[in-house]
Amino acid sequence: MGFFEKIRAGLTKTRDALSNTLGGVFSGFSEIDEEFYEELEECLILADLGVETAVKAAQLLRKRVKEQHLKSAEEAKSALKDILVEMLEVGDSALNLQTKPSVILVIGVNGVGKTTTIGKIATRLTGEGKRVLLVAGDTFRAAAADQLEIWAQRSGAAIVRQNEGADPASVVFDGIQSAKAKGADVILIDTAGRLHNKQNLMNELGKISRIVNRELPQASKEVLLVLDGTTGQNGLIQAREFKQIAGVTAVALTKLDGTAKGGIVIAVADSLQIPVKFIGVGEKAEDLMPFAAREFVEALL
Ligand SMILES: Nc1nc2c(ncn2[C@@H]2O[C@H](COP(=O)(O)OP(=O)(O)OP(=O)(O)O)[C@@H](O)[C@H]2O)c(=O)[nH]1
Ligand SMILES: [Mg+2]
Repeated sequence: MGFFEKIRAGLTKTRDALSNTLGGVFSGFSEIDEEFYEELEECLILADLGVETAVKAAQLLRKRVKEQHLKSAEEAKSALKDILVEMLEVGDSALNLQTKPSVILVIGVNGVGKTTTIGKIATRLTGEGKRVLLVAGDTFRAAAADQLEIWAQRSGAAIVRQNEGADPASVVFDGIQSAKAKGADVILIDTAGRLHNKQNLMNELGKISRIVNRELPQASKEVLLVLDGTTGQNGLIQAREFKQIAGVTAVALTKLDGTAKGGIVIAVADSLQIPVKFIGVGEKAEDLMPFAAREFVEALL
């Protein structure tokens, strides 16, 4: 299956939902009137763009229809695609991995797909011939490091782990020393999603960041926030909190294969102004797509 087919397949549920609703709007109106915009807005909200982003998209479309003297719903559809692409392009969609080693710190609440996403990214990078080191910074549960270890074996990445309950920052310190010794290209750090409270999580992420900055001051660093696409607008609330706590540089949206609300990707990019760099469309190693705004929108509409 080619790249575009895979995104399309992964987004089937959202696309089906949208073609029922949005398809009806574009085919049901021969001219673009106020009712058209109202229905359009409603469809976008249903696809989980969120009220704010849906209203903004419709507003931008109004402006463009006027400026470019668009007449048919078909023309409006193509203009809407362009607008959604522009709303998605809020920064570089590729990972910044310029230095050796580079660091990707992966964060997010429990169960969103952090460890799986790390395994998928590791598979992709080792496939490109890079030396990858996984750091089991989730010491909250013993099973967390075991799960990461399986991904290390599958992907051919190295792993650094300690016992359950160890200080995550100390595991990260070990990981960085090992990466330096082995000449690793990329360090991927897994973190716990479940901590006693927000302050706890904030302290832990802060400590990990300080270690990384101290040990690798010149390195390219990404803070990748993983969000579960099926949680919709709730994910957005989480994202705002993590953005404040941890200085998020990139977002991965997972489980888009399981939801009809893939519009959340647009809501996240637009309301956080942080680039979406990956989307997860399944549980297997190859089910992670590097994000491309145009392909995404074409697969959706
Ligand atoms: N369908 C689908 N399932 C996914 C995707 N990404 C992850 N999962 C599944 O979601 C579940 C949780 O994934 P994990 O990677 O363990 O999530 P986590 O954030 O590391 O969870 P904690 O370590 O408990 O905080 C697993 O069953 C994964 O297989 C995806 O893109 N699509
Ligand atoms: Mg995990």
